[in-house]
Amino acid sequence: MQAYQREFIEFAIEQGVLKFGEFTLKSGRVSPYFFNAGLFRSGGALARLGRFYADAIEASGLGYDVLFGPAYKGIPLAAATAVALADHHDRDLPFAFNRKEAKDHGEGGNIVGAELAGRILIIDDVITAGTAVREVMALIEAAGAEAAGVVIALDRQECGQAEGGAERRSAIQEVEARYGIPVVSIVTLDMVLAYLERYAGEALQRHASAIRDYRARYGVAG
Ligand code: OMP
Repeated sequence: MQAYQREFIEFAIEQGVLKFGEFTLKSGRVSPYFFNAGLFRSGGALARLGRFYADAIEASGLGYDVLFGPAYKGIPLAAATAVALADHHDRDLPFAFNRKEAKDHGEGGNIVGAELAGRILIIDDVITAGTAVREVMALIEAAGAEAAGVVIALDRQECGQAEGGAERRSAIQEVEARYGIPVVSIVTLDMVLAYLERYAGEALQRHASAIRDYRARYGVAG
């Protein structure tokens, strides 16, 4: 785990974005932790968040031409990332997002901002089932562009619908295999677990065993 990844986990906990307890997911699974990116909700928090995404992108060495934020949650994430790349990495890149509702007047279309051309880097929060990514891939294909990869904040490292079995794959691994693109995350669940075990205070450390159990039941290899 690199320094920026440890700092990101601390930042997410401090902002109330990464929480421990009992949470029912979209899938119906009861998870001992939850990551709610909607709680990065001040100018300062978004600015810092954008720097973490930019750091992860730089560390990945990915090549891309346009940053894309899928509606709704990806929009501020991609915007903050675009600002951080310009301000801190001297990379002023085109930025676009989609609207969910088709527009029948004005400029028309459902893409706002830069034209989708070349290699598109998708910025999102968490991939669980991969539904949001499938929708974005259709938009990119329709525009005649190609996807360069997906960047997310947290890789939950858990398998799709079918539980158990030696061949279980995560939704992220499915996205990588199906579209032939990498999915880069700022941090993984393994890093969160390592953080709890090595660096967190006692109050947080006690959540580690529930996470290990959850990982054993639903997890995939890192
Ligand atoms: P997919 O679009 O199906 O991949 O699911 C991603 C969604 O899962 C997110 O946009 C959230 O609504 C939700 N989610 C989180 O945001 N954080 C989590 O830790 C877990 C989930 C989830 O419900 O699985």
